[in-house]
Amino acid sequence: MADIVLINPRFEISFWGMEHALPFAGKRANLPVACLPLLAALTPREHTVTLIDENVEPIDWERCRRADIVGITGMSVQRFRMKEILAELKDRGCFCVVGGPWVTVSEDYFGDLADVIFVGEAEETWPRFLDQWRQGLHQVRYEQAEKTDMTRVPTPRFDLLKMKHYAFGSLQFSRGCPFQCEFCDIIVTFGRRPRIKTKEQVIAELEAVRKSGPHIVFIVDDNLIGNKKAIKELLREMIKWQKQRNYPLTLFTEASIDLADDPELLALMVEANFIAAFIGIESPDEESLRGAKKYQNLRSGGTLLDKVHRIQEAGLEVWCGMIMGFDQDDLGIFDRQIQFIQEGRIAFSMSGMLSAIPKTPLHARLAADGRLDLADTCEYGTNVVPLLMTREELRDGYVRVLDALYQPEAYFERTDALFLDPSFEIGIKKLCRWSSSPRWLPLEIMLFFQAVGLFIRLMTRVADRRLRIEYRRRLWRLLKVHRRPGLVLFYLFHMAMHFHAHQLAKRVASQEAMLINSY
Ligand code: B12
Ligand code: SF4
Repeated sequence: MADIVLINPRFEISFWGMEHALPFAGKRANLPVACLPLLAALTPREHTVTLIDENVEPIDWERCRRADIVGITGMSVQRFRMKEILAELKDRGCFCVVGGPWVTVSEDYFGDLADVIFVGEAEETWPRFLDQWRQGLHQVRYEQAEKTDMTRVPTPRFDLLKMKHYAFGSLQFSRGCPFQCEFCDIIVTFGRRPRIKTKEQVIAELEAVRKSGPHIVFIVDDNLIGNKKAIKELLREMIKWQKQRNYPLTLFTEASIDLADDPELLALMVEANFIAAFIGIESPDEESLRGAKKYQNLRSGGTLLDKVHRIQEAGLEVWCGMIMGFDQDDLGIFDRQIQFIQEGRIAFSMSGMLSAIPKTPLHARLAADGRLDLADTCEYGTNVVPLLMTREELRDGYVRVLDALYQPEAYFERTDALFLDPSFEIGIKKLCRWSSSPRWLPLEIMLFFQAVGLFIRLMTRVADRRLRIEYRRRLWRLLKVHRRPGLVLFYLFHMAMHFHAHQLAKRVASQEAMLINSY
């Protein structure tokens, strides 16, 4: 039997890290990384597992020293901290194994600090490794020959997480995405054939996550709608589950823009109480999208803006990922990006410079062209050397876009264009008027108190007086149109997120820290 500790290292500050917004909600982290409770569930019962998420608690080094195996996960932004942790663990003589998105694409990165690495999915390799470790026969590198059969993935051990510290829960229904964006490592790691859990698994996970506490859950799929037919069937089951329990969970996820072309799918998502979808729009320029092989964003059925508006009108807020620095991007791209996001009424845009993730087709092409910066910490914030502008121009343009997007006037102009529309509603509330149904009352009363609490914290903790005045003014305008407590709370969450993005943009502009890129 092995005593195992699994660690998720502290994140560097990033857009979705929400670091400057979370304290307003009394939370320490956005959501737990999905792999830790899953690896715990994949661990045979004879072993013991302890999960440590450094984003919510300090690492207990003495506890790690006593463990037989310490496992570490992490993505690109965590790689420096992963190295530090591994070095500390090695000093204490720990046996260290590493898996997750970063080591998957950068296998040699940790060198001798890692005794064993896991490349890609680990549903089969993790139990196999434990078995071989017990016999003293383990290898130094594991990679599954076949992709994981998602219909056999167990329910994650949410009970091992300190859920009260997280703003949201996380669940995964499928892996893989059918598209072929040149910069994407997701399809390199998880493949282009979407693999989906069964409805029984999904319902069991919904139950398990509900019991663990959170009311808002992020479905962390690469692209929830990669297999539309299958996901529609799942959504129907989820709707039944939600209805029977009076909608205990509010959901958001990641999806591709072709969601806008399928009214039935949109309606099912809204009825299942999805309130927002993060969409990789990347660029308003067709040439850049074509160059990046993001063909799904070029399909007929209206302009990208039409599609964004259609999704919003159905009852989902659109959040987006945008990229600057494609080979087709000239110096006009920065203003076109700002204009698109404003016209799209998209509050949250994770705008970043194009980055070439190892193992992607983009990385191979740029390496062949001699257009890759090979430094680990790139002076210009990205390893890509752009084609139609200098590296300084790309960096300065990116900083300018971030600054422009998160100036209070611009941010609230686009947020209010959506929220002040009297017909704007999200999720199940789009389909069912809240005031006419007493079954929503207890929930809305709770949300009312949460909204009051959040507003008080914003007013007492935001140091900048001009921001506080702006927030008050904006809230007042909203209340003239919408008074449902849940929607007001959602708007206040946008204020907290504005504060986060505004702080982040300021840090990037002042270069007080390493230039932070979103990718
Ligand atoms: C959901 C998601 C998010 C969510 C939740 C993140 C979180 N904190 O968990 C949000 C939207 C918040 C997010 C944010 C970011 N994300 Co993100 N995210 C994802 C996504 C779509 C799914 C991740 C997931 O939960 N998968 C499900 C779990 C079960 O899979 P898994 O972690 O890969 O684990 C499996 C294996 O890898 C393995 N494994 C993993 N760890 C370990 C450890 C050991 C010891 C072992 C044995 C095995 C093992 O076992 C698991 C089972 O097979 C991935 C894409 C992807 N599919 O990987 C991007 C991805 C991980 N994100 C990425 C990035 C860059 C970010 C941001 C930095 C973007 C930004 N600038 O804001 C931020 C980080 C902010 C933060 N503080 O969280 C990149 C990372 C690139 C890389 N290769 O390192 C990815 C790959 C997407 C991409 N290409 O852009 N993200
Ligand atoms: S749509 Fe998203 S997940 Fe799919 S290939 Fe493109 S970037 Fe990757």
